[in-house]
Amino acid sequence: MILNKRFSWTLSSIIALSVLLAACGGNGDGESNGDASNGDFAEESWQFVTEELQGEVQYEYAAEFADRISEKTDGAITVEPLEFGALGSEVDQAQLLQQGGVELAVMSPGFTGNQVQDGQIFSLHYFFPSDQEQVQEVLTNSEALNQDLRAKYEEHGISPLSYWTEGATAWSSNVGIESPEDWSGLNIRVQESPLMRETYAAYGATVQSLSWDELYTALDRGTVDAQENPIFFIQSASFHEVQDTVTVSNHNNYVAMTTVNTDWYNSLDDNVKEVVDETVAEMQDWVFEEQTNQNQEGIDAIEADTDNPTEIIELTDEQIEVFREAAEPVHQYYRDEVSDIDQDIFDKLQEEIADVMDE
Ligand code: 6CS
Repeated sequence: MILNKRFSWTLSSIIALSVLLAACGGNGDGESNGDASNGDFAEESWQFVTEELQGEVQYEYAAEFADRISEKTDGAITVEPLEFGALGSEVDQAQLLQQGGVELAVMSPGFTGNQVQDGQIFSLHYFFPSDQEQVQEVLTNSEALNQDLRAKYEEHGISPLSYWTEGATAWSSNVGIESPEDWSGLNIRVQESPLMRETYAAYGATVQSLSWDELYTALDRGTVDAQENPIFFIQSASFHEVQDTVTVSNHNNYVAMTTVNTDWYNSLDDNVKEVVDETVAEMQDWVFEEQTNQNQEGIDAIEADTDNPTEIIELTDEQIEVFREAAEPVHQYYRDEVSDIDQDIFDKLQEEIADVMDE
């Protein structure tokens, strides 16, 4: 076939354009066409392990994240949310992420407190604001956390892509905690964070590290006397059934981290990394609303559970002040005495918190 010069130019242009579009992975209308073989997104599946059960905040976070990733990649990338239990304890799960056995994990800093000393900053009492919106603002925007603390975790193969609150942490016990003296002689269950020993020692209590799946039995048998968790979790794990009181103390917040295995994350193609980062950023508002709703439902359910009556104690400002004074020396202890902590992170975060509280 003989083609005239103009037609031949047009045809080669179309072919070149098609090759270019195929290489870019688009279908010509600016949308990805969902065909994993088109070069946009290769087919992949990731596992996202959490420390909670279906219906609870962390699991629902992973499920929502999975839906969003699937939608953004037209089904090429599937994420499997995993509830707590199948892969061992919270500490086992953290190790699994570090070894690349799962790609993503929601992790509580308390369970790597022995490895990443700086992560213990979240367990200081009366250090963060009590207003949950302010807490979420600090967690989302803090350079000390999202840049400096992240680098500390990355030395251990864990990249925290975000930090978010699961709500204010409350105490449950059988004695009704209203002052530091009420802690005298009590044994409280904590996560694997050595700083918690100092924190509760300041009130006269002792601590015991346990996985949460052993906690109901421990409280029921009296092998531990008290525990701390956000209200939604106290209710969903049924701890209120084996404890007489819950103290709304606002002593700190339950911080969770969206983490990825560092080597895996660094090896992602740029377009995939972008989708992950964008989704993680969007999830901050989503999870804030989710935890707000779950904590409200949790307190309503505890109050409605007449078979297991629970006294809810709200500390007054004066009572909080007494706790604040008792907790204050532990801030300095953490900053000045805990080996391997980076004092600059503490100082920077303290300033960032003050800025948010002054707004
Ligand atoms: O107390 C714990 O260890 C558990 N608490 C919450 C809110 N989430 C998971 C965690 O393992």
